[in-house]
Amino acid sequence: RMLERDLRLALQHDEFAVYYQPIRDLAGDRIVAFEALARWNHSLRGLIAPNNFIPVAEETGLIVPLGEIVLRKACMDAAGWPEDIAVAVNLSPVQFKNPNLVASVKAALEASGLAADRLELEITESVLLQNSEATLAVLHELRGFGVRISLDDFGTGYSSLSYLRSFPFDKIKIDRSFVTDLATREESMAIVRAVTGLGKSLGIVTTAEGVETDTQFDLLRQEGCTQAQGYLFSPPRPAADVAKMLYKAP
Ligand code: G
Ligand code: G
Ligand code: MN
Ligand code: NA
Repeated sequence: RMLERDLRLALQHDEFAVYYQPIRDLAGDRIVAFEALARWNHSLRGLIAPNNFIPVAEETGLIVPLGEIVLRKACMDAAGWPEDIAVAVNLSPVQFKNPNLVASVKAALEASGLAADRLELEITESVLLQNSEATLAVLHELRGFGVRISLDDFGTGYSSLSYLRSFPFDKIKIDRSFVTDLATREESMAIVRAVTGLGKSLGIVTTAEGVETDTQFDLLRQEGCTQAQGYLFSPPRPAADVAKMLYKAP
């Protein structure tokens, strides 16, 4: 397939960049982490968003080398940031089928010198749907050397609640779809309230995604959500802009 061949060439030619979106702590009112998001810097088509290539990368298995590139770049970049700033990297379910996943995470940490507790790995519950015994073993192994594990896109799948019982996640990321209509739909407000409450009871950090308005931000703070991320603060931006994001007036 055309796109598959393009992806292979792009990997060879190092056409993938990592963009970073800040994650703010609501109580401390400061940036505490950045989420790493892949971008394809195509020679002819310009910057391509992940929705246009991650699915093909997953179907073809190319997400394994691509994921490793993102992980390595993210750890390298984060190693140059202040020590209290973490980096969050998305992991595809396909990467969990790779027996070298744990070794490649360790290698990325060692090559960069980044402390393991500054790396957060984001997984969706679809990761836990497949071969969950083996997956849980991998998650425990990663956690064992200090890496943090986040449950991404929370609330959009089939049985999120049971996953909270199967693994002690460090963080729940409340899906953007609940944040979008937070101010206008009582159901979304009730769901966000329930998830932040659940996080508090379980001692798990909650991060709201897709925060775009001051009203959403105020409601999230009022509900005691721990962190927030979204266009209100910043879109994902290149690594070279991280210092600007950290030090600009709030
Ligand atoms: O950056 P953007 O908002 O367009 O990302 C769209 C989707 O692509 C999100 O669901 C995000 O999790 C996913 N994505 C972005 N970068 C990566 C990556 O490096 N690895 C994986 N597996 N998914 C990614
Ligand atoms: O699935 P994941 O949470 O990893 O996806 C993050 C995606 O959400 C990225 O593609 C990012 O560009 C996008 N995103 C980040 N903040 C906002 C926002 O405030 N609004 C919208 N619509 N998308 C956002
Ligand atoms: Mn994510
Ligand atoms: Na998400």
